[in-house]
Amino acid sequence: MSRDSILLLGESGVGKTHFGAQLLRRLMKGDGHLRMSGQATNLEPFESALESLNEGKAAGHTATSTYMDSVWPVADVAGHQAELVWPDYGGEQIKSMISSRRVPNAWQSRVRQAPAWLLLIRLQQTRFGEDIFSRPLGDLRGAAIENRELQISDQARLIELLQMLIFVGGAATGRQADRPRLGVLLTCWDELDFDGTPAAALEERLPMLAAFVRSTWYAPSIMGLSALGRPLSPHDKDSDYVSRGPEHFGYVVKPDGLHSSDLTLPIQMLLDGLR
Ligand SMILES: Nc1nc2c(ncn2[C@@H]2O[C@H](COP(=O)(O)OP(=O)(O)OP(=O)(O)O)[C@@H](O)[C@H]2O)c(=O)[nH]1
Ligand SMILES: [Mg+2]
Repeated sequence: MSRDSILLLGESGVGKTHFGAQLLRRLMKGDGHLRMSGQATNLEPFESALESLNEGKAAGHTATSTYMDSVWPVADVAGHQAELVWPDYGGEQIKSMISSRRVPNAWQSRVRQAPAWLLLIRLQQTRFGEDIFSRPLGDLRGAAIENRELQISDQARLIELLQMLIFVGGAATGRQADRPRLGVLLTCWDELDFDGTPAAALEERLPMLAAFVRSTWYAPSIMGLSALGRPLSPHDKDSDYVSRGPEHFGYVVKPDGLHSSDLTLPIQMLLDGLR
């Protein structure tokens, strides 16, 4: 059995914990492409999220310093086995790596050991940079200059992160084929109100990042995800959720733009690429 750890990369609030909880439930139910094929360990990070979802409520934020790997033995419909190492952590750890330009030792070994990276981006949470990448120069002329706070744009930050990790992983000078597989998952798709494909959404909202990903990876998989299917509140319960069960909510948007209720697809695609 191969130990396929997937390095899940996502800043705070992108939906790592809710996706983990929903994915775990689907793997246990076993009606998707991937199913749990043995005893999963270290489920604590997801337990309270699972409970909240059962009550039709959203779960809380993960403490900044938390880092925990859950180990999930999975099998696909063809019988291929893999051991998925699925982390949960406070997303500020990612932010501080970018701002301090330092990758702590623990993260360095995670980066080196993972044959596949899954980058979670919540487009609604990224600021639209007003620059020549998003607007023609003519429009920018006369734009307010009093608000001159120097801040690197969100897409530049994400590119910075990927470049740092490629460097730390030792694949900076190697061939594209030596790099880890990359999956990009556009989370909270339900709040986007976008009709096209996930790749088109990335292209439209974060064109510079999209160009970087396209030129750095041979075949990145770009998908959309709504782990919850709809917004939930941490305080008021959604009774529809409770009566139908959280496993009936949530979907992924495949590269061709079609929806599927199989939340294991993004993982299946990454694992397939490793074989
Ligand atoms: N609308 C919608 N909201 C979602 C979805 N998934 C998560 N959320 C909301 O997004 C917020 C953040 O989700 P989390 O899973 O806690 O995010 P995280 O990446 O674990 O964040 P940290 O623990 O801070 O690193 C929560 O308020 C969720 O309710 C979704 O599919 N759709
Ligand atoms: Mg979390």
